[in-house]
Amino acid sequence: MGRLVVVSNRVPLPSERGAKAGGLAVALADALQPGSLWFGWSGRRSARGSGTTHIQRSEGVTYATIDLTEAEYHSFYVNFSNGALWPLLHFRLGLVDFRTDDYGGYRSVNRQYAAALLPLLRPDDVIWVHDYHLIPLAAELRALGVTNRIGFFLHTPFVPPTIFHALPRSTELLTTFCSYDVIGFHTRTYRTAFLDCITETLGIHSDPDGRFVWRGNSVRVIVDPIGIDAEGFGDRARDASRGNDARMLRDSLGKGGLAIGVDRLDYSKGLINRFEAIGRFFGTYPQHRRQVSFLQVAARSREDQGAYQRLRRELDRIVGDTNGRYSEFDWTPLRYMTRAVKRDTLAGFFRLSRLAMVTPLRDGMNLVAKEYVAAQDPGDPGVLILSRFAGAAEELTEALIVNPYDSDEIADAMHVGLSMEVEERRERWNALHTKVTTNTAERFCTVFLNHLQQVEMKPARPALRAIS
Ligand code: GDG
Repeated sequence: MGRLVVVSNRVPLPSERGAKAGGLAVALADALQPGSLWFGWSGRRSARGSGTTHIQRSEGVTYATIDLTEAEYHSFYVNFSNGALWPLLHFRLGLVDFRTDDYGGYRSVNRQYAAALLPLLRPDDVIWVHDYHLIPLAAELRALGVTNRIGFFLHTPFVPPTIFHALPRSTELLTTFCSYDVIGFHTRTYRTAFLDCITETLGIHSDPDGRFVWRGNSVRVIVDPIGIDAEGFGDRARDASRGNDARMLRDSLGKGGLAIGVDRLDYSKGLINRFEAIGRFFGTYPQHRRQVSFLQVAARSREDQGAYQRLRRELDRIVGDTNGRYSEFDWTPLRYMTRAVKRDTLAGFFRLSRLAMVTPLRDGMNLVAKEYVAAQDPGDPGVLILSRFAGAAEELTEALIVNPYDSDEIADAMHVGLSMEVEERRERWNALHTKVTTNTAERFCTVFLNHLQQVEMKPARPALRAIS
């Protein structure tokens, strides 16, 4: 295979790796062999914008980044990507805030990514583009004459046509998908929704393998669920559960048990409904008061957006309300922190927890569900409560599957999980563990790149558009 070129909105620069190892960096670790290139945004805003490409090398991997101007950051990243596409792809039409200028900014930044990447490319590079910020990138690269194999993986869900077309310019955006050679989704449901959009909008039918042809370009649409390094995470969890942070947490619980939730502070993660369910749980099942405390780690995210600021205020209110109602002077039902926690520490906390609550309203996959399973003690594993609307629910069927909108159902599942005998916990966990150790991050990369490698090289052709 030629050199791997990964393109993502934000490049996790080696110099910045600290408390929060991004899911993408962890998932791609095995695929990024020495010699690979990772290209994208530096995370910086500067007057220069994409004019200069910054190069760093670490462990044989080259990291090439560009800056965005303040105006590009707002139109491309804040407004269109996160203010329109993200809610759309999570079925939240009421939160979609579309402005034509922002869409123009989105298209323009994708054009600039393509122009900045072009001089770094070699003829046999295999290009793997990630996520909703960069849907039109292949179309822009093709317009510059790039004939390399180009794949795209969408980390979010995909929506049925009736929702997708609520987005102005949806047909234009949909056609830009058709410049890729391979498009990957986490689940069958998302692939079907995407192919339904293609059929309804463009009148094209795919074959049973998810292949279709658009204006001479053959596109293959695959299902490739992302995974984690489950063995590695299990080892971390075992070690960290003997460390200082885990000991302090255990001491603070006294004789009580722990239930945990770990999510970015995002409205897609179902935190409001979850906190309401926790209140319902302590109200309906008073026998669990003092016996269990719930810890929610919700690292702040996208703080410059109104929807996220409103969410945070609402969560502060519910936490106060729940704790005010059920706390006792030496017991707090709901512990809530909006700072990130170190990855090892989290792994140790997962292992201490008798219950994990992963209840997003919609989620492409949800890696926390897999990390929780990987972190458990095989002899005395905890119970996973999982939303039916997380991609992970299509795989992790032995979890307690709940409707994340139904606080009573979640409260009942908490009671069932905390009362479950060890034999049943082990039986469920064994099945789940087999899945997370089989469908790993390494397998995710191998499957995607094998599909991309099978694509025939296109004949070289001149640029359709001069580089601006
Ligand atoms: C997108 C899709 C899809 C969380 N808090 C802390 C922390 N984390 C880590 C978790 C996990 C990762 O961040 C979050 O991954 P998720 O998959 O749960 O969610 P998104 O960030 O929304 O990711 C999602 C994923 O892409 C991959 O395709 O599964 O559906 O939305 O690894 O453990 N890590 C640290 N401190 C924290 O406080 N260190």
